[in-house]
Amino acid sequence: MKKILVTGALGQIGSELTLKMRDIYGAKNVIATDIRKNDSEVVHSGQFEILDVTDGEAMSQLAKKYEVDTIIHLAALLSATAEAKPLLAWNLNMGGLVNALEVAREENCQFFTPSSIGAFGPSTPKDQTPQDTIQRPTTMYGVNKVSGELLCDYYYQKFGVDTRGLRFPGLISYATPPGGGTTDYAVDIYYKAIENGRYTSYIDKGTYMDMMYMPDALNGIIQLMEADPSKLIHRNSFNVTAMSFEPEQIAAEIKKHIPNFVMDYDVDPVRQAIADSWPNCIDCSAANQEWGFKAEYDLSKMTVDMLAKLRKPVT
Ligand code: AKB
Repeated sequence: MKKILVTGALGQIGSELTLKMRDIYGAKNVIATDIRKNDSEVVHSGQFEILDVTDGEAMSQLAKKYEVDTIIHLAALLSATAEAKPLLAWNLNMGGLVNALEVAREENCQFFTPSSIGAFGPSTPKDQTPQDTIQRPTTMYGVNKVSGELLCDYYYQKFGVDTRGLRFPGLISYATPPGGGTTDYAVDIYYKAIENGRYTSYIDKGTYMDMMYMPDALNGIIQLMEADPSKLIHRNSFNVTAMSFEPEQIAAEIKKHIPNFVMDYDVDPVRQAIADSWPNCIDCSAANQEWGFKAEYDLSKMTVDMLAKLRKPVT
């Protein structure tokens, strides 16, 4: 039975992944940590500890206290926040990661951390972006993600730490809103469509980005962590995607369910520049071949589910 430590457990991925893993591996076997505490199910449904990931000693003590054998390291700043606060992003994203890898090395833990489509840059091929290709990102977030991929490779090659990772596209969820990402428009649009029947997009028409519905992202993490290591040619990190669309396409999909929905544009130059530096659509055949990744939700199936979940009255 696994014993898992999750950092950033109250963030966008952590809030749902922690609960899913508690269902699979048992509530007492998943220790959630975050820099703050709130009143959510993650805090109340199992063990919860305050942890600042830049404090390596505190992380090491928690890993020892709970005798963990797996670390899921999620604590990080997303792209737009990282661009606004680059030094904080470097210290938190890289400092947290190296601390978590060190604890994994010391305690002999399996290790997962997410990378992102942000690990690609303007000189990367934009369409069907290959698994192995040019990675010269022009954002602090991208620099962190490429460095993180290399650092995870290093810990695997040098110390034998069983590191694994996914390059996630924009993640869309009805449960926990993201904060500070470039792809967040594709989440906000559903909330605003239901609240006001209208959304002002900060990303311009014609800007394609890869996206994925959260259930596919959670399944991807669990499937990769369970995958037979002898089948893995790549480790850090696999391209994964479920769909690629531009703002007009998601608006058109929402209009099928909310016919009066109106989309306006007020483009934010900072987030637009980040989006323009990322691929239009990535190729995830390596993830499919090496461990069987396949997304279940496309744009229309996700839209039906998002709107239904967001319309459901809170009980
Ligand atoms: C962001 O927009 O920063 C993230 C990502 C694609 O990594 N959602």
